[in-house]
Amino acid sequence: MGYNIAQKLISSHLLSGEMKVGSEIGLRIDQTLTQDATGTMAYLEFEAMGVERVKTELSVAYIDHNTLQTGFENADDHRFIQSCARKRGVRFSRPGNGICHQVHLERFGVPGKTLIGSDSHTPTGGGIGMLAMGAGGLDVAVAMGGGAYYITMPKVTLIRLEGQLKPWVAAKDIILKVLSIMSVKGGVGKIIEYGGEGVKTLSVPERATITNMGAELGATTSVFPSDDITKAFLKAQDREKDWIELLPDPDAQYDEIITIDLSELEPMAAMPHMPDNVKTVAEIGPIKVDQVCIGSCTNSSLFDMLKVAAILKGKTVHPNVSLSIAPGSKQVLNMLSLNGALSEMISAGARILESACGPCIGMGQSPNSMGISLRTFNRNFEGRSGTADAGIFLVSPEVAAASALTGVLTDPRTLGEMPKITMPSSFIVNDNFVLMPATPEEAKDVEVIYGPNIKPFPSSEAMPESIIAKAVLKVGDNITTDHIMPAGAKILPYRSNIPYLSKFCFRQCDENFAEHCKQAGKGIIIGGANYGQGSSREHAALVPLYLGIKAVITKSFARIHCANLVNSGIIPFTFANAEDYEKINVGDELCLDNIRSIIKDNGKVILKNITRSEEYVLDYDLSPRQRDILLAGGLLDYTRENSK
Ligand code: MIC
Ligand code: SF4
Repeated sequence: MGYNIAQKLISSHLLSGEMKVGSEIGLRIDQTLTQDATGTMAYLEFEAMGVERVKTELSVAYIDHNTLQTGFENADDHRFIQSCARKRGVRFSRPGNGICHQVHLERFGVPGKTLIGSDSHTPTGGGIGMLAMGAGGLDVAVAMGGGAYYITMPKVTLIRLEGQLKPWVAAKDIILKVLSIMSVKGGVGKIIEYGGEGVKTLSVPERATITNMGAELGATTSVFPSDDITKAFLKAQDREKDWIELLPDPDAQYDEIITIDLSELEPMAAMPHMPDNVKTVAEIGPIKVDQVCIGSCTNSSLFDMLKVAAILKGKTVHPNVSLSIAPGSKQVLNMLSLNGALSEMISAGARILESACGPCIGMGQSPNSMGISLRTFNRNFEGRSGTADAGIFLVSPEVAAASALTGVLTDPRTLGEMPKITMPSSFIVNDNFVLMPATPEEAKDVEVIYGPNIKPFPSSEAMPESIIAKAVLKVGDNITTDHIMPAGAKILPYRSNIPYLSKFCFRQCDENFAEHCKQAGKGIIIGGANYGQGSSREHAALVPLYLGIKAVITKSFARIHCANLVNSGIIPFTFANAEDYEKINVGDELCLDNIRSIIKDNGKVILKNITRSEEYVLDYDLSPRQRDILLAGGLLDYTRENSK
């Protein structure tokens, strides 16, 4: 039987395990990326591992998230990452060089290679045929040190694209359609592979929009073939030598097939507050818009920006709308400025932002109270924009630009003929904002600089024989890591200061969560389905660890967060009977008797509810390696124990 693309990528990197759906596999990792919001912690962890130099083919540290420097904190963290990168053999992409995923796609991604990144949108690299996955910072640190990256062998879903997009319909509408079909938990445990004739009609930036936002499906990753279109893109980046062809075997099998006829798609929007809450723009109607933000790792390519400039050309942004535009990389910005498109945006009244994540992670541009903001981004979780009662709609650049002009949500097809965009046959290549690491010889004299913002990360302890703790919080389905550990301009500067961050943990669900945890000393969290979806931030596990959380019991987990809990020594359980979720209340005293011996022997776990004199059966889907990590008290302790 032939292989599909996902299986080809996995089999060529398989270090351990069997390619049997559901079993744990260890993969060799060729490339890693970090961004600053998760990177400070990842490099602190790398330093704690005591490895001299990274062992990957390529590792890049990007600074793109915390570029609002409202105090010394971010600048200190950037300096720490820069010094650490120089010493340890990592390339350093300076602030201003662009958003990690956009730059990595342009300058470093290579078809056929594996990439893990401490950011959930790392699957963007799947747009050129990489096996690119988001991971917790500690997993990235381990991979930089030459260790394997472990995942559960996923199912492979083929999304067969047929036909061709109609004018004004964009790649964003394809992924919004997929989200409406599969939902934010529909991709869990799966790799989404794109195929069919329609693939040939999509350029690399369009493919990358789709793989990027596959993160919102909860998928392990998404991948496109590497074909002539990929080759042309790499050639335009002066990297033709990096190209290999990567196609599925003719007799490749899939676990599931979904067919989408591109010609039937219309402009769409994900409505507040979930990326799968999708309707067509026509169905939603002309609601009044206060703000439009164009950019983010989903839609900030040159192709997207040229479309926006063409729509804005010669017009003026509606008086009630604030339009901001953040081109995804220095390369994109540079090219826009040279060909005059930037000037068209400026003339129309756009507020040009630096090439960084910016409003996407709440770093500025929070909308007005009850404001409606249209964004070309990938996440519209409640509160993420920085304005608690704002309503965020996720749309294509076409819908965004059209609506910025009219002041209401606008189907761009009403604008008449779509402007024709010609893409240049080559991009401006200038990597002067990527600093090369020191040679091993020079590295001996490089000092890693720690600023006062950098506090030690919380230490975990080996799993105790039994756990008795209160249920300190109960939450519903689809809780995101933005609920657990919010980001935004006020908090993001403290990503290397867990004690400070802890004050904000779960604030949206329980304003006094941190206090309650402190009073209880230790605790257990009860959650619904798809707990921990969204970001890869390991802070969503490290902060609960700091607050004394010993276990999280849910109906189901999102992949990266579940791995982060294990890495932090917090046990992720699921209810064997989902109805038992209803029976536990906040404040109940819960007991996990002999849990250490049970986990060690892979036995049956019974949770006693002392307050209600009830018992519930719990499941845990953990490999022997993960059980050992938990027994040791987390991945760092496990790695230390195993390297003795
Ligand atoms: C996000 O989009 O939520 C982030 C910010 O890029 C995160 C990483 C983080 O929390 O730092 C992600 O997607 O992993
Ligand atoms: Fe940055 Fe937003 Fe992309 Fe996350 S989703 S990497 S915050 S642009």
